[in-house]
Amino acid sequence: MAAFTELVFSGVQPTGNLHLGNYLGAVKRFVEMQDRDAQCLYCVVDLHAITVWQDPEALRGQIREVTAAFLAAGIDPKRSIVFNQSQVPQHAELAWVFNCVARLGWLNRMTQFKEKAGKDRENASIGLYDYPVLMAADILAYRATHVPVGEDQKQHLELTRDIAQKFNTDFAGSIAAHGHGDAFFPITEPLIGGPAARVMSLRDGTKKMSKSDPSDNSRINLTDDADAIAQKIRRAKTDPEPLPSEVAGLKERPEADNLVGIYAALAGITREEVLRDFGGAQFSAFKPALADLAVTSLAPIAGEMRRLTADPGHIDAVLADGSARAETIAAQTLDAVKDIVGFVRRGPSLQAVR
Ligand code: AQP
Repeated sequence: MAAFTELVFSGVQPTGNLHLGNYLGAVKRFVEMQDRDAQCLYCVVDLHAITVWQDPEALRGQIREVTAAFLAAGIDPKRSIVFNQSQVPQHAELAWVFNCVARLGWLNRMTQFKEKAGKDRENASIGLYDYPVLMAADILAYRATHVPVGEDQKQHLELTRDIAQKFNTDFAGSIAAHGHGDAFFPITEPLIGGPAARVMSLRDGTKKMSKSDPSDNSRINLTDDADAIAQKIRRAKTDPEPLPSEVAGLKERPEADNLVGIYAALAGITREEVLRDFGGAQFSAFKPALADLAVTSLAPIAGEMRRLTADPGHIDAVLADGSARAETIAAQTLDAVKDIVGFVRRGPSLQAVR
């Protein structure tokens, strides 16, 4: 592997209904990261997907669909490593080690588990509870320095940092003895930000745009055609006031703030710049402009996704190649982790010199 100053890792769950929030908060930024001096790994996190039940045939299609979305959005599988999690066994293996490092109290504080498990907590899978530990393993199997994600993943990233820190402390002596200095795992930087770090539902500006929202009108799917996109924006909930000319005027106006944020992210400008052009405009003028921009930005991606998903053999080959490259890196991390923890392993394990 060439020497890069940064290692970027991120993932998307193949749970269907990939939407504008996933695109603006994550995938579009994955594409931009390719221009940094970084090795980027983008993972279809299928082990995460099965923390809630998935129909097996549908899951296979969804894995290919997320891969197609990565490629259609502009991720280059030659420059970046594109793969699916279940083809790299080190993710699950490292997650077990981290299960023994993470504390129950830390996981009990995870708000996403509380939201997803809802009232029927006793019936939630253990995988759903353990999700953030597997996510830490995904990131740290590559000793990733940077992780671009939407704002909803902030707490999970903090847990990843806590796990890395505790591992480095618990095994400090062994880490040094094996020649890794005073820390084996980096304290990964979350990259959260921009105008679309949290895209909200088109039906309720206080709720995150989400794959699992029962209302299809709440989200713009990456597979929606131009008519569906325009209609969903036309019907998006708004208030009766014109757009303000200052960002401060969007406070207490979640739906207006959301649409302005979406426009800004699609156009690659700030909310301030959007309001410079549309301050004082009614939604009847702003919504068609937003719909035009959304269609121009998303229709080519949807078209390319359709073309790519028609050839599953090509997608599977991309995933196989990416998985082999990812495994080469993750296997090195796991060998070192096994030595640090004190396991006896096949192959030339480094003996600690004391
Ligand atoms: N609304 C959003 N705004 C900005 N970013 C978002 N992301 C998700 N929703 C938004 C980001 O997309 C990446 C992949 O997310 P994921 O599919 O792995 O997980 P998720 O957060 O569970 O997606 P959903 O749509 O919210 O699914 P459900 O309905 O199951 O809860 C992540 O970087 C995420 O931050």
